Amino acid sequence: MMCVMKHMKKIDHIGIAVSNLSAAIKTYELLGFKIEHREEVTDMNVRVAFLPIGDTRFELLEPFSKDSVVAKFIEKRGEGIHHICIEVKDIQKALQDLKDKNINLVYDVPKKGANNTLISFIHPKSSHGLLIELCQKC
Ligand code: CMX
Repeated sequence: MMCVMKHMKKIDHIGIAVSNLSAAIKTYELLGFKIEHREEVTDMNVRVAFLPIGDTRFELLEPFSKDSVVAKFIEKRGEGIHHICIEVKDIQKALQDLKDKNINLVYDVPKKGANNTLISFIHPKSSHGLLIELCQKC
């Protein structure tokens, strides 16, 4: 993984699937978190809220369509950790390095993500059950 590691900057956020964003926000505020930013990511059929913690964040994700992969995830596994997102310097190069290693990507071409980012994912079957998101700040 030497080439791919070269592109990695830090853990940008940990994604947590929730069935009701407002209820989840209330819970996390009780725990002491503050909401930094809320957004609807139409490409992914989710509403999200970011809660900073040190240099990283939790991302609460609520599906707003039954077709959303997050809705499917909650139906199958219940609420909880959905993915971990790693910020990379250059997502095109990172994806190319992964493809060269025959790693199964969800999107070969990055999509628009929350917070003005370009994103793609390593399929959990290629990473021992963990859905890894890669993001590049635009
Ligand atoms: N973490 C770990 N495993 C997961 C998973 C997740 N988040 N989501 C699905 N899986 C598992 C499934 O349970 C299934 O396991 P089994 O075969 O053991 O039952 C396996 O992955 C394969 O599932 P699949 O039928 O190929 O695909 P799914 O329809 O379940 O979708 C995936 C899986 C990764 C392709 C889909 O979740 C996806 O496209 N993810 C990328 C987009 C995304 O997650 N968007 C939401 C976040 C957006 C944001 O952060 O803004």
